[in-house]
Amino acid sequence: MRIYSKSAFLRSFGCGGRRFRFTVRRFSGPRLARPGLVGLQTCICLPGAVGRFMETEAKLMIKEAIKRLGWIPAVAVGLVQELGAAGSDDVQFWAGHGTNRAVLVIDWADGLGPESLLWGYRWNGTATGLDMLLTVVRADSRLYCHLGQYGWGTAVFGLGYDLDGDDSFGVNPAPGFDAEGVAWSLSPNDSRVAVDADDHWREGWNTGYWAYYVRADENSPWTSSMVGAADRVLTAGSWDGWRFASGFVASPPGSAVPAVPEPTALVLLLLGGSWWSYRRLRS
Ligand SMILES: [Ca+2]
Repeated sequence: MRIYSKSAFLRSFGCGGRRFRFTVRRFSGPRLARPGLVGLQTCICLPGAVGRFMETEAKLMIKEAIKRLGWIPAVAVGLVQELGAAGSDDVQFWAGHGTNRAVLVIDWADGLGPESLLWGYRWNGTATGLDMLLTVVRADSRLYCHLGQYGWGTAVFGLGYDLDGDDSFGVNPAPGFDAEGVAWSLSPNDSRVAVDADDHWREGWNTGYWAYYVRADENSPWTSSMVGAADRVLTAGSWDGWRFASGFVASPPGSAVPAVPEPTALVLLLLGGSWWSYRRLRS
């Protein structure tokens, strides 16, 4: 049985992986990569033997930091759950770039808490609900989707999430995820399940489906979308919500908690930001 892990796959590509897109600034010292189009995904790229040595040192620092700070995301999620439904100001994971912002909610309704998570999406120009879904899936290494392209539109067969954050995710039977966690086929399978019982995966075609809801802003009620995600044109401040409807009994997404970046990505971002600030102060 094959276990998929986007993070592990991407690590095998190092800094040359398609997933990592950088804005690289030149310093008098070694180069430091800054996060690019994929939001919180970041990495340190250093040339030559000195670079490899410093990268190793950085990884050791990160591992130690994760050991000491690993409880922070869980506490943050717990606080949000205590304080009530999260709004757009609570988004912790942003994908895409631009001045417009929208929110994506996915509610697996599977009894694994938190069932409902939210992400933010930024864009310029025109973007659809499908653009947001794909961009967020590609940006979040814990998020996966199985889609079908038909003549009448794009179907969302399955959505999954490495809920326990153990860097291991797979579904059985495998739909053929690419390196960014997206699978395309015309073979929906209602019996497809997550290999890791602690992870989210719901897929439906004959016994259930992913119901699609939209709203103009976080204070408006959810309404069932009259169009598919590929034809849904986003507006600034709008929300898209997906909730799995077992037995074709659909209801709007429940209160969501913010999805959080992987601890490794978070710590790397903090380290990158600290180094960036240090260099700016010295320059
Ligand atoms: Ca997992």
